[in-house]
Amino acid sequence: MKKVLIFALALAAVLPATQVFAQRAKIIKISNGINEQHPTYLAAKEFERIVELRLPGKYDVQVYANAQLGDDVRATEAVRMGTLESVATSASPLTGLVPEFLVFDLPFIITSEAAADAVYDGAVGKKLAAALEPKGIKLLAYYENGFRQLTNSAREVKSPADLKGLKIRTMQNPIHLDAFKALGANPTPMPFSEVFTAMQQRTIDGQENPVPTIYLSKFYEVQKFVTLTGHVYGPHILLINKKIFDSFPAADQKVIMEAAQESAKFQRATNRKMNADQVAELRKAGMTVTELSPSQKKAFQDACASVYKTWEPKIGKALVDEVRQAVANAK
Ligand code: TK8
Repeated sequence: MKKVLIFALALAAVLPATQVFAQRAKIIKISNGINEQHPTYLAAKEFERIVELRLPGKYDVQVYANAQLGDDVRATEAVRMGTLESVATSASPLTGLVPEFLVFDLPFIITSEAAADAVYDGAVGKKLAAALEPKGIKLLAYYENGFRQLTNSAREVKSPADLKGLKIRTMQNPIHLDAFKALGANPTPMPFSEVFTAMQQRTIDGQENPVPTIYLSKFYEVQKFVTLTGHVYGPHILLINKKIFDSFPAADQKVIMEAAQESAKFQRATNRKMNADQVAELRKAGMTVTELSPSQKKAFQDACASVYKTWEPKIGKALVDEVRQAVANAK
């Protein structure tokens, strides 16, 4: 009798624990296109750490780098379908899905880090996040990619004339295509995961990406010249399938959103530090880094005027003006 009682008590003590274990953690896989050194990957890992700390045993966040789960377009499509939970992607290749995001691709529209913060964290950022929801996607946070800079293996580029005829990889985005055509280059869209090899094999002369990506992806091994054009300030957005997100308990959703916001703060700070520090690293690695004077930069801006003519009416002048206003206020 005594033995039975002890057994019953022991069972009662163990049961709740086994029940918790039986309820398996929900897996959230996050796809990312760059490598494990990039701030976007590091921030996704930070998101993983915070979620697993604050919701112990309930979620198993797994971050995948190097487009292992697909490049931006394919991984985002998988998130839309619900065959993948989450992706940290550039917004530019998604504008076929959500055209409003084209506003970030207008050349030289965002002029500083503070302006980027104002746009991402203000009314525009909210509007674009809302535009994703009917597509079955929830935006968790705005990370950033940052100012995009031009690299190539052929010659120093100080003016649009120097770009003439150079084969430049762009993201799969119609404004980037038009802009590089307007600048006189020969743009070739392709997924990021193919860019290094394409430069190595000289099927393209160059590409454009922010300094941390150029440095951390070792593009200096296959590119000699970088021009600090800063032609586009791109966001990296952290997305999750909406149905999956909506299936989580409300209290968990709140924690997950907070974790995403905190990881975004970390991401932007890390990215900005690397962006500032790694120009020197590019020089050390043997690249010729060309800084443009205001008038040289203006030549690039002026060459892109036709892009605004075509795209501003398509995006909608109201939204473009809203971005301009946020940028002006942030200065
Ligand atoms: C990585 C891309 C990358 C982007 C590009 O998945 O494609 O050039 O700048 O950051 O999102």
